[in-house]
Parts: sequence; structure tokens; C-alpha cells
Amino acid sequence: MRLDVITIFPEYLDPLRHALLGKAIEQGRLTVGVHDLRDWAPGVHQSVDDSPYGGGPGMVMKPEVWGPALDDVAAGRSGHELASAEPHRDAARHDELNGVAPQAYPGEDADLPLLIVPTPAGRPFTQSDARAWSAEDHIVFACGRYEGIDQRVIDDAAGRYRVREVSIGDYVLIGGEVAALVIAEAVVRLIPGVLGNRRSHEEDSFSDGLLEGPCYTKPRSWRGLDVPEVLFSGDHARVDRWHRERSLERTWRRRPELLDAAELTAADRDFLAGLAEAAEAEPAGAGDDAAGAVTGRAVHCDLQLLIPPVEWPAIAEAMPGTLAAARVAGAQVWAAETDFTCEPDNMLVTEYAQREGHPPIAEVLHRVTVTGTTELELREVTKAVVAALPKGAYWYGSSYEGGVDPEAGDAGSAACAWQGDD
Ligand code: JDH
Repeated sequence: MRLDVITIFPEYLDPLRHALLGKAIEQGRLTVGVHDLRDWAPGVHQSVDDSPYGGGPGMVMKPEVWGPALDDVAAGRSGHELASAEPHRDAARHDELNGVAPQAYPGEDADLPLLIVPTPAGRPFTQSDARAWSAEDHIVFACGRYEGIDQRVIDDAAGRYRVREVSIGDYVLIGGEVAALVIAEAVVRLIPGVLGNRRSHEEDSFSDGLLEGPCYTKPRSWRGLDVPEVLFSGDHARVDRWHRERSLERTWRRRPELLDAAELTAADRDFLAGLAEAAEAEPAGAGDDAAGAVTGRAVHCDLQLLIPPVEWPAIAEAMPGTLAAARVAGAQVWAAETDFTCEPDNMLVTEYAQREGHPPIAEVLHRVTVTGTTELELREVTKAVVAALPKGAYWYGSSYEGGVDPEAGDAGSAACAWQGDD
């Protein structure tokens, strides 16, 4: 396979040389060319971007630069190769070896190279794309920056390439380079011989439509945590069933939508029905956190916090995830704005005025309550909650054993009447 990448940041693609892909290059299974788009930019300024028609923020990558770059790379002209190997056309084709043939849509010429254009507006890239693309002879990545590439570049390239606009996920990157690395790694590891002697890719997550369960190695006991007993039983059928059930359970908890398409036996369905029944019997939320099984006791953290009210929604939204990562599960977060005019000597307000040289202007005193389940010490709970606050925020408070329901009128203990609705 030959991979070409066109980018204004060629050094971003240095990882292509390493580890898995480096091995494929050395073995002559892969040839990689990384090309600086500016080599095709005319003039001393070598500008590659311009302002968007129709207005709006940001810049768009220019067609007069991308067009010739894609022409040359499709034709195999120009290029600084990361490492030379035998010319790819002499190598045995993976479709001949493996019965996988390059995929073409109706009306497409399967002999054209594949042009992959990472974009947040692309079709989702999946393992099935990776499998199909591992049979390609020549893949070219067009890595955009700024707001992206002038659409006519992509439309025009359809004459010389099979074009695929793809996205690697629902989050926003600053350019296509990292997406190209992700896709290249997923594709190259499926080229026969690249991954060494792994049993097969059929056991990977997604191959059977389920997530993989946990895995363990020596020692048998570590930091008080034991490897599940069944794995030492020597009973292969029992071990296989246990793996299958962990896989089903994890999929059910983290990616339930995958179960719709998975191939399930009657035993699998019985097991899943048991999980659903147990969850209904349990108190809401406990045990089905996405981060895994929840252990520990209920705690709550009570804080006074001085911040501009506009900052609160983002903090509240991010907090359950931040806390889950810090091992406080199932966090619920409440806040109420309090009026500190009735508390002229409030500690935070005084502290703020002393340090900033003026009383708070945009900042408002909030009373924040966070509940969750954890094995952490109370001091660690407070630290975890505070770690989710903006740096430098003025706060004061502690954590306590047990849960609370702030909506059930705990506000009576506040020094000041509650304001705001939640
Ligand atoms: C390629 C440039 C940056 C960011 C859209 C709409 C502002 C457009 N999964 C993925 N996430 N992000 C990418 C990716 C991002 C890229 C490029 C891939 C090239 N960027 C960029 C956001 C937008 N946004 C609202 N506008 C006001 C722009 C480009 C990706 C993949 N694969």
C-alpha cells in the first residue's frame, strides 16, 4: 500500500514512522509520502488560505493550491518519502492475498486512488471502512486546517480519485492531521502481516458487534484486587462463557445501542434480561455508571463559590464526568445563587475584595451541593470537586458522609435565603 498525506504541518505526521506503521514500512508493505501543501503555493507569501465567500469567521483553504497538489500526488509526482521501500505496484496486492477488493461506488473507477478528506462534516469513519480500505493500493489524505477546504477541490478531485469525506467522531479538532493518523493506524494494522501473529481481527471489539470485557495478567492479587477466580478454573467452557457475559454486560452498560445489531444467542438474551431485571430492582443510578461498577458510600460536598453566573452551566455540565474520572460516581450537582448583600462579612467576599482590590462585580456567591458515591476520603472528595472549578475561583467548603437532597429543603441551614431556581 502507498499512503500519501498532504498537509501544511508535515511534522504532525512524524508518528507515521513509528511503531506499527514503521514496521510496515520496513517490511515493504507500506510506503509513506508526506507532502507540504506550501510546495504548491505560488509567490513569496505562499499563502494557502483566504476569507470565506458569504462572510463569517475564519479562513478557507484555496483551490488553486490544493488542485495541483492533488493532481501531482495522484500521479505519483513529487514527494519526500518518509522511508523508501519497494515500489508498491510490484508488491502482492492484499486483495489477491485476502479476497478483499477495493470498494467503488456505482460509476466509480476502482483503479483510481482513494482520497480521504477528514472533516467534522464527514460520514462517520468505522471499522468497516478500515477493513475495506486495508485492501487499497494507494490512499491519499488531504488534511485541511482553518474552516476547511474550498468544496470545489473535493468536487473536482472526484475525476481523479474515489473521494471519501469522513469524520473520526463527534468532537471538534483544529485540522485533519490527527484524523489522518487515526485512520491510517486503523487501516494499516489490518494489512496482512503487519500485526504479527495475532489470532485474528475477528476477535476485536466491533468485529462481533460487542465491546470487549476486562483482561488480567499476573500477579494474581494486586493492591488488594484479585483476578476473578473463574480464570484459574481451567474449565474452558466456563471461562468462555464468563468472557462472553463480561462483554455483554459492558456493552449493555456503555453502548446499549450496539446490542440491536449484535448476533446474540438465547443464552446471551437470558443473561441480558437478567441484567435489566437486576437494574430495575436496584436503586436508580447505582451500579450502571459508564465508568464501571460503582462501589463506595454516599457522600456530599457543600461549597460556597464566587463566580460570574454565566460560568456556572459549563461547570455543572462538566462536573459529573470530571468526578467520575476522579472516582466519584453518579454525581449530581445543584447550585443556588445567594445574595451576599445580607452577608456583608462573607469570607469569600472579604477575601476577594482584599486580593483584587475591589468588591466582586460580575461574580455572584453560589451555594453548590454535589452528591455522589465513592470510596475516596472526604478531603479527596472536596479536592475532586474543586478540581472541576475554574482555576483561581474563590471557594470555601467541605465534604460530608451521606447523601442529601438539596431540593428537599436543606436550605434552611444556609446563612442566607436561597435565590434562583436551581
Ligand atoms: C478536518 C479543519 C477545523 C473545525 C466546523 C462549524 C466554525 C470546521 N472528527 C473531527 N473533528 N474535527 C475534524 C476536523 C476538523 C478540521 C479539519 C477535520 C480541517 N478543521 C474545523 C470546525 C469546523 N465549524 C462552525 N463554524 C463557525 C467551523 C473545521 C474531524 C475529522 N475528521
